Amino acid sequence: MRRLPVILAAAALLLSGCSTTTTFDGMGQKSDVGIQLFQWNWDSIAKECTEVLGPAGIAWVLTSPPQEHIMGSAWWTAYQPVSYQIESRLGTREQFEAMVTTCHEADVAIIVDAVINHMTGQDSGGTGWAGTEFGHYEYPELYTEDDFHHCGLSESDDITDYSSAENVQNCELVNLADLATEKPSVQETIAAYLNELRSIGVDGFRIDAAKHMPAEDVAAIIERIDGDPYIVQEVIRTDGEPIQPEDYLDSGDVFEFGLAYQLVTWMKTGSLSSISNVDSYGFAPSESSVSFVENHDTERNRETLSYRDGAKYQLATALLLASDYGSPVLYSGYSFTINNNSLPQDADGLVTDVDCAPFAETYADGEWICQHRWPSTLGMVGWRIAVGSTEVQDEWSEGDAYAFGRGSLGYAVFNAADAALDQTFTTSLPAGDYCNVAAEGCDVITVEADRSFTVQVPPWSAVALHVDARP
Ligand code: ARE
Ligand code: CA
Repeated sequence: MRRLPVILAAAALLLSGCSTTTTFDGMGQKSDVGIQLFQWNWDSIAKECTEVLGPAGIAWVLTSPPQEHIMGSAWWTAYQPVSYQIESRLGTREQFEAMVTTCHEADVAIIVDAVINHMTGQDSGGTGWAGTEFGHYEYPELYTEDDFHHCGLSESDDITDYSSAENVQNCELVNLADLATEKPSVQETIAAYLNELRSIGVDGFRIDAAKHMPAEDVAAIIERIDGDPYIVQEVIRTDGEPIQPEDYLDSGDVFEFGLAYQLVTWMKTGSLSSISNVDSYGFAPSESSVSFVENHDTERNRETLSYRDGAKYQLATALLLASDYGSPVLYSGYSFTINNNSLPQDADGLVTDVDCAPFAETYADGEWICQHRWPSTLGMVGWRIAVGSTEVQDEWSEGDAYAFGRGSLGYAVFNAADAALDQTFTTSLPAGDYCNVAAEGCDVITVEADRSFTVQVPPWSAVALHVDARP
């Protein structure tokens, strides 16, 4: 398993004159920033790699699951595998292959959402997207009855008790046929699927529902994968549960849900400076942690901020990108009012091409938000690239506002208040004119000879300067 390396500081670059660290085979990534393109089809991801993600320096895309799935209009059909053919409503295998090639040409790696804890939750079976006929515990050429758990711990065999590891790992997550991942033959079948994706050029995997598989089973599967793929595991942190993200660090990185939840609190209470004490919150170690503001589950269960929070969401994203904790993954999806709203699709159920909606206060159902393109977010990706791994310094905080620099390469101010903030900041930036990269265009801000600058920061927004964005 490969970890995202600490990106070289721009200062080190200047001194050594060498290029950036290579994160993924054959690609020169500029940052450690990823993006989950939720339910984007393969053609749309390819286009975004070329037009936006590569030029912005975003290192990797997390795709939705690519394997054959059950029929139906809901987005979550993708999380019920019927076979491991790369044929889905997001596109054909050919389109998937073309996407991998195009993204690689743009220096963007492809991380695939791997649904390997279970197959479908269909009691009476059915026919999958690519025509495969299946039963709840029968999947042609892959699995039969014996390859599944029947936990016998609840009447339905469903998970009923998150305080019991046995219940969580051997029972069914919402009726999804639970694979006997301890069986070497099952591990081999899963690994064959992942290796098929590797042979197409896939660079890594999100391990869906990792909590529902013992850490040693996940490790045994990952050991069977060819080469050195990047691994990030979904183990939702919930206090008091026996299974925690730290249990999985031998296999790769983990998503840090704890930080996403804290961002909600900090935005509410205005205590943004708490992020400087992130080490005291009991999160996964920074180098193993993938940090985020929201994912597709949390934007639906409303446990985190989302596009609906507008400026607050943008501010949290800016803070996350500026922080030296973890490797951030951005999120981009479509608008909906109820969780089960089906995704934008044509009459055949194929997900339609992404057409980004203009930034607005509210969105109609099924509009592609493209929140990653909002100016402050792309600007802060550039800020993160410019500051590299330089230390946090020149911290300032007052009321609902917080500001800090990263070495002498960047400085950012975050204002989580309903009122504008008028303030002079002491920085380590070289004197001169800078663009505010947290806003559209180039609002010029002048750093004086004493390295200070004075600015008015509007309510719920950021101001950010870095040495690579000067008028
Ligand atoms: C759907 C229907 C169900 C139906 C089932 C089978 O909604 O009613 O029984 O199909 O037909 C997604 C959707 C589900 C959907 C499923 C399959 O969210 O609604 O079920 O696809 O189509 C737990 C897990 C965590 C999981 C979350 C959602 O630990 O792994 O629940 N997240 C991943 C994905 C999901 C996906 C799946 C797993 C399944 O990101 O999108 O489900 O592949 C505490 C615990 C958490 C727990 C949480 C919620 O906080 O600590 O661990 O998360 O409660 O229960
Ligand atoms: Ca399981």
